[in-house]
Amino acid sequence: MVERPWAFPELTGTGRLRMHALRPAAALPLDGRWRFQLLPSPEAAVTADWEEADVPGCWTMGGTDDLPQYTNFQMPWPGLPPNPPAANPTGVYEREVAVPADWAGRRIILHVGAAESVLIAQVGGVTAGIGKDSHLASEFDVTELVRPGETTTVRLTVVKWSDATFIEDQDQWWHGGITRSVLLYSTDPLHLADVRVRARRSGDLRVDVDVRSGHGPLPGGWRVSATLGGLELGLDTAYGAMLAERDQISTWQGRVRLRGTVPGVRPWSAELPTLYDLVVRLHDAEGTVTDETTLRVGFRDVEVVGRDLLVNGERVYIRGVNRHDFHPRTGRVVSEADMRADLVTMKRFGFNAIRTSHYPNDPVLLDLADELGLYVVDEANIESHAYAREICDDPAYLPAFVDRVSRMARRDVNHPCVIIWSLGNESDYGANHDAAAGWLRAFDPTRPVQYEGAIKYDFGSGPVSDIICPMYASIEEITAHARSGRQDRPLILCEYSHAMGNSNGTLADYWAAIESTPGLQGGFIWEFWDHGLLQRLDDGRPAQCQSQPTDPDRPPGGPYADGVAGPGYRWAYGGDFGDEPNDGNFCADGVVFPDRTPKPAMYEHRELAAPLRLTADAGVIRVHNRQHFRDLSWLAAEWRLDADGAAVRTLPAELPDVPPGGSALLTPPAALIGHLPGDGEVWLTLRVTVRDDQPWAAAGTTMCLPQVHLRAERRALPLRTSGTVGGPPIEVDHDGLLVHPLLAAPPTLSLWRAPTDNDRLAGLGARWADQGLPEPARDPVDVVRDGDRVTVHARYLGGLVVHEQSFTPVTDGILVEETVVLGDALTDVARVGTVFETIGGFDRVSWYGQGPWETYPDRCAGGPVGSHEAAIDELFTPYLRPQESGGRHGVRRFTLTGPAHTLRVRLDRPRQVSFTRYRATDLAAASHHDELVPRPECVVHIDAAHRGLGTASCGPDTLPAFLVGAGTHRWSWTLETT
Ligand code: IPT
Repeated sequence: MVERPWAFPELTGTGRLRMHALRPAAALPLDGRWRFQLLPSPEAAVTADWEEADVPGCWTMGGTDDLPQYTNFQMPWPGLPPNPPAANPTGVYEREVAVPADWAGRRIILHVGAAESVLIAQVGGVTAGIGKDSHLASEFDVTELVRPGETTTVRLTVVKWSDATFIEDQDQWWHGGITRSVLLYSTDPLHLADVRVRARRSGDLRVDVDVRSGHGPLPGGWRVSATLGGLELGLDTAYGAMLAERDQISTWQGRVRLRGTVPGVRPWSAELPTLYDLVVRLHDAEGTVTDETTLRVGFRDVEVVGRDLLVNGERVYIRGVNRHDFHPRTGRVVSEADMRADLVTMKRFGFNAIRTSHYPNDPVLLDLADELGLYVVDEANIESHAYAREICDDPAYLPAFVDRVSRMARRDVNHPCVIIWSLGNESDYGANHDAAAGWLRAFDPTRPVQYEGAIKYDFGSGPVSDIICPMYASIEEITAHARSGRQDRPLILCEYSHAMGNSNGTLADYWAAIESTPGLQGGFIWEFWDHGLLQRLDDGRPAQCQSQPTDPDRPPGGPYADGVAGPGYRWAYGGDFGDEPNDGNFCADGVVFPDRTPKPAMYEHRELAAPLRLTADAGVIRVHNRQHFRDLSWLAAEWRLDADGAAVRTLPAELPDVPPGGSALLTPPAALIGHLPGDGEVWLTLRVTVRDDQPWAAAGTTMCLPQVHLRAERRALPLRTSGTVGGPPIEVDHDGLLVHPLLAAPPTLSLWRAPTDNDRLAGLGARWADQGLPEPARDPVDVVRDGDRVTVHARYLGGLVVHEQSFTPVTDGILVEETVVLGDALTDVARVGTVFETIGGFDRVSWYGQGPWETYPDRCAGGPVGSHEAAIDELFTPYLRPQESGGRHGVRRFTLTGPAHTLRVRLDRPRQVSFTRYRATDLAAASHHDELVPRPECVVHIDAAHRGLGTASCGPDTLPAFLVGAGTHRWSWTLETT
């Protein structure tokens, strides 16, 4: 007996059943309220002081003083592997279980879905076994420990920190608890123990069945059968000589292999996830069925051929996202409804793949991915980040590596959604990986294996990873490798486009490169969730864990909320629970808010991943089917015409029959484009929706909004005129600032934005502050009058910046013309533009430009140009740590309105603008959204140039084309008040 199993890496578990793919039937659920106490260490004695806790539940999410802690890769406490700290919270869960009387004579199994990080199971006071791996189930045969018809006590002791913590060092919150369901189930002593299925797109089906007899040899004459639809599978006599011994079941292994070919099978893919029911039965010597199980089978092939990963022979693009198990109120406990909502959201926004970063998920997630259609990279629970070099070659951890990888594979092998196995994350690369990979390849030669740690130095070869799966490589790096002549396998980024805060700049550039470069096949955005935990503001504690974490009536994918935690609460990140050490808001880096509201970047992705695209060549419009397996018949469409100056018009569109990968002409109806205004630009948008209900989207759900530019010319702004054209004379004060009745703050130069997380972590925020850009010091100005025209010459930062701003009265308003010269020291600023503030009382804005959602220069592929309208308060995106937010790209004109006033602005060219209730300095001063106090004024930015967002919080910055630097910038606009 190992004295301290939590400090003994060689021990991965005791008394556990071998992992299997079959799900328990005839179960007695044990979820609910359990007696609970939290001990200071696993060595402390259990007391008589019981409280209660939810199972599943994280004790860190309420009810105890052991609160969540967030660290990226630093360990949460000092000390070397494999030793956990002496202060080691240990939860003891206990309850009575009435074992059904009719289980007499049956085999009885205790199943614990997941517990972190060491589970010690006791039944009736006797230890049933120990389990490690916080993200896989442990099962114990407790037949000898219980009496059917009687009540027994089940005690589950969960030790938070252990040797295993050093290989569970993932970038996420640390929790303690039982995070998946607990149940008791029974089987006949002689039972179907496991079934392994191989189903190919040809219809070939191979089924390996394990039969176990409990104790002793199998009796003679028993038989296994398997049917799919009307097809009865036949015995594979070539499999194992010993099979002949007793009818078809090998006594020694209890194994039998059946085969068949399903005629006319419809293959499984993410686009068309067809599943078939396979029924496997165990028959006794008389032919009576004594055990039976049904599996959902998908027929599909995965193979790596040269530089291509093929699914059913097709080089599918991998439009993936990394997903953690996360819930803002329950920590790491996620219900089936939660998982379904996650996957539905992904499907609606064009994702077709998930990497289960960085551990196996609940098997239900894979059921859902099978059903809804998502490819999965199934990742083993190994991340030894802080001590990666030491652990990857340490024989003491060798059993754990093989155990974790093999148990994942044994559990998930039947899922068609799983197309790639992953050995884990960020654990360097060593002998332990080779051992795990060796086991995996022997067990399942049908799937490629990937591991980022094994390829990272030169993207080059090496036997372990079948995929070149770098993280955060730049566009230049991946395309250079693809063109180098050295690439010998598919390149699919395991992480890219870090979604922290206002981010995902250059996503469209990534996809342009991927789609035009042989060898590049996609990637997985980092990541799905912003891990903000719901925290009460009054006492700073997590909002209480509730037994039912999800309101099942909530429409999946939102917007049931707006990304904000709600009054009295905030989204907490590292440090907010007093957790030390911590890594701040680095956990808030997802494409959805903690309430699953999609961030604007999701609309960018949706458009890039659209099932169809439009192109226009000399007025001829073609529709391209971008899918690999599906035609367009599941989609409906509607034309929308936005002509500058004319009312928006819509008409139904008829999508032609286009095979996957094909294209066809799509002519807009004459009724739509027959009567265009004489001049001004014209845009045609195709609103593509779901025609018939899909399992993941109701009919009418928008899938994409592709656009074509029918006519590009624009109306010019009124030219500068000499003499009065209209409007009252210009009034400026002694500082050269415009005096205007509707402006609370006059138009001034703006060179700064509230640093985004990318800006901050790339060091730009600090550099801009050093350069004095947030509120640049202005020298006394020169005001020059020339007729009605007033020109203000200003110098900032001792002449580093020169700004000339002239005001000319024009019909109904003022023409503002601006020129800025940035000195050579200013190579990389956030923006060059104008900022002003209205008086209070404006509440809505309409604009002609990109929208309706937030767009930036390097993230604007998903915002169609057109007429948009919104409440000013809705335009702001509540990123967890306040930062530059709410921008709209390519805006030509806008109108701010309130009950009493109207303010119209026309811009010389499509510009980046924003309308918010916050100054950039307000945003930069706040650490959480709830600290912001909206101003009654509207803060308006008009930018001649605005820096791209990039992804530099973890990964490449924006591309040079999206930088704003030294030199001359010119822009003009009119301010009108009718
Ligand atoms: C990479 C990790 O795999 C992931 O878990 C997350 O931490 C991400 O970065 C950043 O959010 S590892 C990093 C060292 C590139």
